Formats: sequence, structure tokens, C-alpha cells
Amino acid sequence: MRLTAALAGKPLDRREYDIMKGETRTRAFLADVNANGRIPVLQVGDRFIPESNAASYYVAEGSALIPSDPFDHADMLRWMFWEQYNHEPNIATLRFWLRWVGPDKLNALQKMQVPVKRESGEAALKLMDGHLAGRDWFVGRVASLADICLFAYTHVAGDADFDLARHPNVTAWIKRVEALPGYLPMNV
Ligand SMILES: N[C@@H](CCC(=O)N[C@@H](CS)C(=O)NCC(=O)O)C(=O)O
Repeated sequence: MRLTAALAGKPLDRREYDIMKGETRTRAFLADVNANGRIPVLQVGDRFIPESNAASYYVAEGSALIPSDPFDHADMLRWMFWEQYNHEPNIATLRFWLRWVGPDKLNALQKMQVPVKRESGEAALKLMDGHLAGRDWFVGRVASLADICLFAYTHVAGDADFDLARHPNVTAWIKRVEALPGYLPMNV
């Protein structure tokens, strides 16, 4: 969301929640911010928009990241929905389990799911690599919000032991995103 705001030229204040300390599971957070107990959440006035891609969409509204052509617009949403169903639950979850929770601390159910998430994450990267063959961006001919939402957990997939070198079109696309004017690295 920070990268989206930076590229769209919109101001955004950051507030941190420590998920390892359960700060998104307090009674107050669940009641007032997100009943789903997760971040990120965008606060607009006294209202909140959970779900990273919905929040990023709000932030990107009116910028060049949102295609005006109706087909490209729907295609952007297609990739954002795909990211939530095929990409994030595999690559981001595996990254969280392996790097934050730790392989030894996973419960039995999580341990069982690791190979499934590994295979599904690999399949997601392969599909991205195929789509990017002969094209610079996911939708149309310019960077859109679909690229930014997909970039988020793709460029750090190595943290979850995915080998990005096996996906050269994805690697080249990551470099293109990082070269966008206004680009901001994660967590700075
Ligand atoms: N689909 C959601 C996923 C959000 C999510 O899983 N957030 C994690 C951190 S990246 C979280 O808040 N976990 C804390 C918890 O489940 O208690 C999105 O893209 O925003």
C-alpha cells in the first residue's frame, strides 16, 4: 500500500501493529478496525478498509495505475483477485511460516500444508512468468495496480525459498517495477 501511495503521489501515514504479539486480535481492534483480525487496513477518516488490494485500489484511484479502458480495468482486477487466491495464500503464507513463525514452530496442520503451498506457489510464479513472456506489464502496455499488488510478495518470494532465477521474465519485471519513478523499497 505504501508503494501504491508513493507511485500514485498520495500521502499516507503509517501505524504499526505487531501481529506476533496479537495486536490485531485485541477486542478493540476486532470491534473497531477489522473483525477479520488482520492487517493491512487503510483508515480513511473514521472508516477502515481491510484487504490490501481493496485498500490499494482506494489509494490508487484517479492515478495512472488505474486503467481507464474498461477491458484493461477488469483485467487489472482479474490479476488482483488471482493474486489473493493463487499467490498470496501460498507465497506470503509460506514466507510468514518459514521466516517469522519458524519451521520448527509450525503446528501439525501447517507442516502438512507446506509442500502444497510450495507447489501452488511455484505454479503461480510459473503462470506469471508465462504471462510476462513478450510483455512488460501484466495489463496493457503500462504499469497498473495489478503489477504493484503482484510485486509485493513476488519480489520477496526468495524469503520463502522460492527460486526466482527459475522465472527470468518475472525477474526482469521485478527490475522494471523497481525502476518506476517514485519507487519505494518495502519496510523503509
Ligand atoms: N488477504 C489479506 C491478508 C491479510 C493477512 O493475512 N495479514 C496478516 C499479515 S500479512 C495478518 O494480519 N496476520 C495476523 C493475524 O492473522 O493475526 C490481505 O491481502 O490484506
